[in-house]
Amino acid sequence: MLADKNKIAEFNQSLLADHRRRFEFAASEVKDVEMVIQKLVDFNIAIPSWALGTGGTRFGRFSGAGEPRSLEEKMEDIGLLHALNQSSGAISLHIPWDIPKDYKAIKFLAAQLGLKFDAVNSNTFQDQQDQELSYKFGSLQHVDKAVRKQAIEHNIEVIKHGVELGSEALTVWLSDGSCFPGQLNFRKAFQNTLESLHEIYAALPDNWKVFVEYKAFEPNFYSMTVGDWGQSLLYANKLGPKAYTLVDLGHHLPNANIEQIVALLLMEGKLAGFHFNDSKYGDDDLTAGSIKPYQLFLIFNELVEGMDARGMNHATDLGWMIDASHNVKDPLEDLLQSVEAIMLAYTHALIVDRKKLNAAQETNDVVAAQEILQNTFRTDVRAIAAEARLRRGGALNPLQFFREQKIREQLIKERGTKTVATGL
Ligand SMILES: [Mn+2]
Repeated sequence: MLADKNKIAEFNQSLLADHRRRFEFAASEVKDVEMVIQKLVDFNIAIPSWALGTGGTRFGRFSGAGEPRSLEEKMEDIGLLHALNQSSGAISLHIPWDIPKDYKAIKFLAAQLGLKFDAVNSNTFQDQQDQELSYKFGSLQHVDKAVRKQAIEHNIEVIKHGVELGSEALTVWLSDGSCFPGQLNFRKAFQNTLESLHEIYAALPDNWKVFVEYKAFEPNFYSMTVGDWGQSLLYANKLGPKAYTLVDLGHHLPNANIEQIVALLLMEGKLAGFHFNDSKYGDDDLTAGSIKPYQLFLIFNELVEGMDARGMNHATDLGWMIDASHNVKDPLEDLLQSVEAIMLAYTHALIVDRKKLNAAQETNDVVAAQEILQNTFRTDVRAIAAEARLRRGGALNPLQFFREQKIREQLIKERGTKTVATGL
């Protein structure tokens, strides 16, 4: 189904007077509100094709009704999100869960919905039905060259799909590692992985990047062959200028200082971008900003500072994507919440008084530095984000619109109650 623009306009009209009052107050608190709004208007967060269905855990999956049954329906769902929040104008495909069959038709549908194709994702962490060799003991790290070759060829295949659709990046996340001491020769595993990545790198078109995503643990619990940002950066540096380190917020050991990691990767020009989610314990895949919104703000604070220091374009120079999946919410409502949390963290980062913060840092005024950051974080910027949405033709309150218009109910009518989206 497509969002009805007239209904969005009607809905906005009913909230407009209240919005104007709140926006005027919020704008009066901010130095250059037009600059902030323009940056928000330009900003987009990609939605992965696996986030439209109810996520699974290793224990069970409770599928919601009206889930998308095909790639086309997943794209329609993202089109809906984008129509409502005007900040979700890109899709990230996972191969082989979502293999495009007719490139022309898929590209036509994307253009209709206003969607671009973000990074494509390969999968060598599962065995597929018709697969010859198993990834049980790893893929790019495997002791058997034939398994490595199969995994390399899969990645090259994924690049080919991406080229057809206009993607410009490949994300490689490996579950490679070991579960028990002695299982793996760390050095050989690293060297095999590097050699495999070199072959994948060689297949990248000129304008492409490869994102090397790390994860501290799971599914392997003793060692991961790309386990942290140091290892990822080692690979990226050895591979060359098209290789970058991808930060997934849930892929760290507890209490890791992610904002510092981001600052240093940006400094080195090696930050690929982000997979947003939130967590309490590990890779919990919860809604962005639902557990640690202050951390999300601190990360964005480093991002804005670091991108500005390098003269980067906030909207286009890094990859921004949500990577979350869980059991209890409507996936579309969840994604609306995630995108909103990210936009608010970005807005907060944009309004930090950098001159004052710099001065506080240079004079070791620790108290002032904390005050500057916390005053910013406690400023209500929701009306500013809503104003940016309004100017782009989105809904002033996407979640309220989604519920009032009974969009899920309409999707259930269209698709039925027993639908299961492909993916996790
Ligand atoms: Mn991820």
